[in-house]
Amino acid sequence: MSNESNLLVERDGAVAILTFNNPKALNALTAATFEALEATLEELATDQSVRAVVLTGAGNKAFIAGGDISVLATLNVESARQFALLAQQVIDKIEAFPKPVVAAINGYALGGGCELAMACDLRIAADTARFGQPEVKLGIIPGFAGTQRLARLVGKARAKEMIFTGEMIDAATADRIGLVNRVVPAENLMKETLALVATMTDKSMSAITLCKEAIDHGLEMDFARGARYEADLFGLSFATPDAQEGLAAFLEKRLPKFK
Ligand code: DAK
Repeated sequence: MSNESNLLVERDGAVAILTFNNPKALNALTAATFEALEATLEELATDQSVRAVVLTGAGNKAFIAGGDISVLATLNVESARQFALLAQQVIDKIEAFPKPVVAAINGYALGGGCELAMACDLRIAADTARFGQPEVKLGIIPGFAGTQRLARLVGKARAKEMIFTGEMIDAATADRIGLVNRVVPAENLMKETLALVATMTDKSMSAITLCKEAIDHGLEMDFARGARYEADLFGLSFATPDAQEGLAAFLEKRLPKFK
């Protein structure tokens, strides 16, 4: 499936692969891309045959080189605010998506592209990938919660260095500071990403959804509340058919068959 907003949607078994597809402009993001991404995520969230989503960029040069600067240049205070609200709403949907979302970063992940990748659960980088928040070079600031997510992922000082300088870092540095989960040879990016995702899609999806909630929401609480929240979700997991199946399968010395 393809549409005018430059988002390709493909399936590889239980995995939906969404490709930002405007390689001539290094897959720069427009409002239309966000609208298509939002509609696609809503559809995939309730599609029980989909157990994970992979986001990537078309071509071998860029994941996403940021918001489309030709569009940014036309914004005024009100339209910038509207665009920011739309984008943040969609990026929040990535984070709240009830199944794993993995970014396969095949090149530049800059500005809004880096911010979008940071909302994913995991980031796998090609060894050719480069990351940056270059907004200060344009006289603006990150607008898709990059100041918040980057600081939470890599710490305040490293986030400030990247954001204040606007300079790019390479994949090895991104790996060292914890911005990505792992770096793989560019030619193996999709193969290795799908292999990693396959080690999640054969597990209990209801359990993974609860784990995601516990981590993402719990980390925004103080430790005691986060631990209490985990206990509540732990209790809830016992209401799922997957818990009955998983526990019984272990005791019966067989592999579980999760629905
Ligand atoms: N937007 C539009 N076109 C872009 C683009 C972008 N972000 N990045 C690259 N392109 C286009 C180039 O203009 C060029 O087009 P043609 O000249 O061929 O027509 C084509 O892609 C290839 O790029 P280059 O020729 O520049 O390729 P190079 O290999 O020489 O350089 C580069 C690659 C990634 C270093 C360079 O293209 C670059 O610096 N790109 C811009 C990176 C950047 O500054 N990104 C924007 C960050 S700011 C918000 C709205 C949006 C945002 C936030 C908030 N609100 C409303 C609140 C987002 C902001 C950002 O993302």
